[in-house]
Amino acid sequence: MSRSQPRLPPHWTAQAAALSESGGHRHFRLLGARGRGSERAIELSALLDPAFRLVVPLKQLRDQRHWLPGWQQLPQPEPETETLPESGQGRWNTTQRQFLFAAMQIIPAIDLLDGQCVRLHQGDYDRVTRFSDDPVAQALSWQEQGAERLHLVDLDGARSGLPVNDAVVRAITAALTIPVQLGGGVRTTERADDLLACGLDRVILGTVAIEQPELVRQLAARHPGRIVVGIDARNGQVATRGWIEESHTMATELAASFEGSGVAAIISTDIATDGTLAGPNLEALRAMADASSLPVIASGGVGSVTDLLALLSLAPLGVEGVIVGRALYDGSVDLGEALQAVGSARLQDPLDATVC
Ligand code: AMZ
Repeated sequence: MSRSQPRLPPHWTAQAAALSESGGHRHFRLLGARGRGSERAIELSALLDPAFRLVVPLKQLRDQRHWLPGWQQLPQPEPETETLPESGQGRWNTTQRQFLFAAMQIIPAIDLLDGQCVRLHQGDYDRVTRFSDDPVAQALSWQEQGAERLHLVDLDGARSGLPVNDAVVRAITAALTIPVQLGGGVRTTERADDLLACGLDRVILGTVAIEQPELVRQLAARHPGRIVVGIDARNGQVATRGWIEESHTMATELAASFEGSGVAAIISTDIATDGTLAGPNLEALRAMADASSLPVIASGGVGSVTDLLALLSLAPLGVEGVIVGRALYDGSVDLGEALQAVGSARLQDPLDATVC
């Protein structure tokens, strides 16, 4: 920390390395007060998980130089140090470092129908909201706002099994520098090969994961780290072909069956919450994360930054990313703020740092 700046109070755990990673930003939320008089303490939280809670004496909160609700620019720290002299916490151990860097990748979604950016409500093709007729500009805008990956769905392809929006998919892939993944209508080896050869980073297989699981395994062996299984579930059971057909296979069973296959990740979509902004189905996601050791990417229902913070509590279980669609289009979630709240630049406070 620069000497000209006010020193942080000792009960705060402003880890130098984390602050430098986050450009000096951290996020606090006031939780509640406890204690009496000068001992009275206010709880601040960086997220909903109590493992990351901080407790700061009230008198220190009166100094507004040190804290404000919401995003706060703190003085840039000096280069990383292994010790925490102000808090007396000593050296960080491996566990604390893991906590420190727990984060979630936010993946903006562009769903394509007839060449336009749309969102469906609960996957229903009769409940379409059109957001943009320039998908390339939309994709570039997410990239400029800091997205590290883009999720594309060819909704026509998912319903018909045929590549319908390829011209737009190729134009987006050519225009962006970040990795792009695509799902919807990828049903053959040739199609997956073609897409991966023309610049897509990953392809997502949904319907074939149920109908031809062996094909998924073969593709995962052929393209290590580039095949993702999309599991879209209604009441825990897998739906396919644009979510028009239902199976009796449990989403968790399907996820478990790809353990060790070389599949890069499972995208777990909860159909009931998709496109509703009602909040993700945390129980379903927890079950998916428990079902296999494959990384899980959450999809469906994100409607606020608070939803993202709630999801972050599943990060230690293996939920490593989240796809956000409607909330970004309608402004319920600001991508920049979301990236700071749960992205790789976020700051967290390990439980061990709590001081009462
Ligand atoms: O919204 C829908 N009705 C929908 C949708 N978003 N139907 C399918 N999909 C997505 C899946 C997955 O990413 O979430 O299409 C992909 C699966 O396509 P396929 O053709 O492999 O089943």
